[in-house]
Amino acid sequence: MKIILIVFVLFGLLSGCASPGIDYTSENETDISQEREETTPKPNEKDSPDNESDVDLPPVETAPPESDYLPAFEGQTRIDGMKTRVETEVSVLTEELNQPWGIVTAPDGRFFVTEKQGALRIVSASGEVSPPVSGFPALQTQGQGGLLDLALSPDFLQDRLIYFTLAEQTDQGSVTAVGQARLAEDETELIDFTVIFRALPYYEGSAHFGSRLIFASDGSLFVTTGDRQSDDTRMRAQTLDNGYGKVLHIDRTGRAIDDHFPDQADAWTEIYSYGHRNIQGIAIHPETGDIWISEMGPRGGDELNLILPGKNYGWPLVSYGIEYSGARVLEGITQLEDTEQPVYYWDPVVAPSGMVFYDSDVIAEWKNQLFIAGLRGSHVVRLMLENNRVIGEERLLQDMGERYRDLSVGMDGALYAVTDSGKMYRLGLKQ
Ligand SMILES: [Ca+2]
Repeated sequence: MKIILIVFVLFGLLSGCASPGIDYTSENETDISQEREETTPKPNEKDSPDNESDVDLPPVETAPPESDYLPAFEGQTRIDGMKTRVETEVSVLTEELNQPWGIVTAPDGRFFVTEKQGALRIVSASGEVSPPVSGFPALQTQGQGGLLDLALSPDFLQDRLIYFTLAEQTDQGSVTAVGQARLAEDETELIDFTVIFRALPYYEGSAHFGSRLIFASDGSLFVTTGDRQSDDTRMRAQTLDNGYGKVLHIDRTGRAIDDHFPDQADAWTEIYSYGHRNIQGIAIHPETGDIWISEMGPRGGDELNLILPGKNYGWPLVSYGIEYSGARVLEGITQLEDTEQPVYYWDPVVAPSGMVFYDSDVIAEWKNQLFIAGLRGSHVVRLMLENNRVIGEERLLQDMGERYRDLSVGMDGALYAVTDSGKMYRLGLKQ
């Protein structure tokens, strides 16, 4: 690690400040032309099938970092690389999706997929795609807005209820909202779409809506938002009287579960954690129940965070990234009392979007590991966790030139990934 730190400093000195005027916004929806690096040979890679160690490879990131910031602890960035040992194969299930944003596996083995422009699609296990299912309210579909994530009711086979997050357009501005609707028996439409929660205030803007949502095992919902990007709005991530830059915890009617800020009269009781920039990934560990999120950082500051109730995750006061202009973010500090450090960060950014814990037994070495869809990084991140630290990183599906938006584990134990280009990849055991 000492060597890595020295390299950080050297790169910092050599590369200096970033070139101004270039939009490096990691989640920039229009930036589809990712430059891809040549795969460099890994000199320490061992071919022996008897190799017991998964994590003795060089870090997967070889590009220079954007800043000269140093990690707060060893292993917080550029951890050892690792490689899946079992033989896998990749196939494309369908190419017929239109800007898919969220994907979940239904109890019957099919996949339910949201499309950004405002449609639900149902994809069979063999890749047949349903016609678009409509029934959504007015959406703000510019930029990063649109129909975002979805989660099926825990009782979906009985109640047919689906929960969504969306960038809702109103005459007062747009807002990240959570809604509920019932899928018609013939699956052609959504009935009685009802907004159950809005991450107010309204704002005219088309970026940093978040958003993901997921059911916890007790039937409550965790919802993620963003800071709405502008200099005028992002400081709201630090205040508790609004829905920007938060993880929210609500029941199925949109009401708060607990009050994590009982001493602050103006604090929203729906807020679970705060100080987030733009969260497009959330997953709950299958065994511990811990809540993990991926967070889009500024240039060089993408984060993986373990979410604890009532905690402040620092944005925009604290960040490992710099502004896309090359300037420091506010004071340019990476540690601050009473704020939580990211468990891991990426510099340069991967633009982490949807993520999932692998909860199948089919690929045993992946069990309970975390997979994150990378937009700008143009790969799927696989992370091995131990004691709430990252101990190994692998890049999957990295030679496709795709921007990966969301992931789900199928009933067959394969990993499924949807891309901004409209594809759905399957990565599974080699047959
Ligand atoms: Ca943070």
